[in-house]
Amino acid sequence: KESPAMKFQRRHMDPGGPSNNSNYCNQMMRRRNMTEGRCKPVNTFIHKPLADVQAICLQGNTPCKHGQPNCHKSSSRMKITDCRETNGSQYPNCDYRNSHKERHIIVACAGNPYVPVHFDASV
Ligand code: PAP
Repeated sequence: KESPAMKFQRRHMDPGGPSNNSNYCNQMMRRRNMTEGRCKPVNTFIHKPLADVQAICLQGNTPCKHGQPNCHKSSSRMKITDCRETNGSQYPNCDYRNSHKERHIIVACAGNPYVPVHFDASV
């Protein structure tokens, strides 16, 4: 079974990306299995090495959006791509808009080792 840490990597890690391509989100959301059963409405890909993202769990502790205490904010800005479903998107033809940004990211960490399991926000 897929662990929470592996699920985070599947949904959020793309250290080599983004490919210079207006279809980036459409392709990645499908390739990473976020368009099965329904279109996941919003998802962020992080373009940094895994070790840099794992290190966020040792950086500034901050409350999560829903009040849980296990979120951490990256001390540096990171290149990310936000994928947001378009108004016209209709399952199974999930359609997304790409939005490339450089921001601090907030992830929830859990487990032993204490690693990212949820993408909370970018600021
Ligand atoms: P996302 O990163 O794609 O938004 P989401 O489903 O919100 O994924 O969270 C992934 C996992 O992190 C969830 O566990 P599951 O995969 O076993 O369902 C969720 O319970 C877990 N998690 C741990 N801490 C938090 C937190 N503070 N906020 C949200 N999810 C958390």
